[in-house]
Amino acid sequence: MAADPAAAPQQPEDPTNHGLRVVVAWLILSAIATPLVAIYVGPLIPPGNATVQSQGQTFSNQVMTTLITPVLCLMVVFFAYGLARFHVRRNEAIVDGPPLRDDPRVRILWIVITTAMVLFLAGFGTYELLKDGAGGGQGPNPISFPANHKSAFQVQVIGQQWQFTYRYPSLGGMESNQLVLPAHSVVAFHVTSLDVVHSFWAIELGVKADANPGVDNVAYVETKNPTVFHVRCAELCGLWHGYMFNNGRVVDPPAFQAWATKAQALFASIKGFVNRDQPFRLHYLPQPYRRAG
Ligand SMILES: [Cu+2]
Repeated sequence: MAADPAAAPQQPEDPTNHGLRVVVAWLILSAIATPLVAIYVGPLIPPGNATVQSQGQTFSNQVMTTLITPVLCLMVVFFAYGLARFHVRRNEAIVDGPPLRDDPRVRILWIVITTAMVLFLAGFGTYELLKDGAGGGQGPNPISFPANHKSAFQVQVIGQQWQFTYRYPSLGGMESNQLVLPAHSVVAFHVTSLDVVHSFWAIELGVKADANPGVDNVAYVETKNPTVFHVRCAELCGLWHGYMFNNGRVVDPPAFQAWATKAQALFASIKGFVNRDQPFRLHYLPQPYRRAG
């Protein structure tokens, strides 16, 4: 039989200011946790600083992680306080508190704070995204570039089931299964695919660009010091998708030249076969500056 709500026992008036307690605990926890997160978690946040773009992404991730720490603290304090203060002990009757109706202060504060946070993050994210070209594939006509993009070193990234091939137009169209890049250079990746949709994800470089058949998807990065990075396909592309990975290298310019000379010699015997393939050249010859002029 359902209980009559009117007859339900009411809790006696509680003089404790629970809201104030939660706010004070939240402020104290946030003041401790936020700098700790910034100092100790911040440096561990990917993708690292192998390129100017990945450094920018790391900074954005650090800012957002630091900003959400007080939000997380509020949730933790709110739940912890509620569980500790308002739980019903064994053999205790469950009594309901007084009903909560509208509180304009809470409503206005909630709208103002959440709106400010969302708008700030949208503005910050958009600015950071456009600042250095961001390393994401921007299609055939990118709208944002890193400085010196016109002299960018071009590399075509050709996805196929289930490997990436790297084509170097400035080295006579030489192709390699190794991705080697000169240090301290602006690089333009022209990402495409021979068959299904893949995704070129050069993790530590801060690049993730879709590889679509017939599309020249351009992504810029500016390399820094020599390093090793990982490349993975980030789009489920068939049975051996998980096998589709490489290690790439950023090397000093003399080491790059030495590698290029050696790779070109290896490539010489098949060069004729590769260049003979007309549809390949029509689809995959980069035309990166159509829009920029
Ligand atoms: Cu793939």
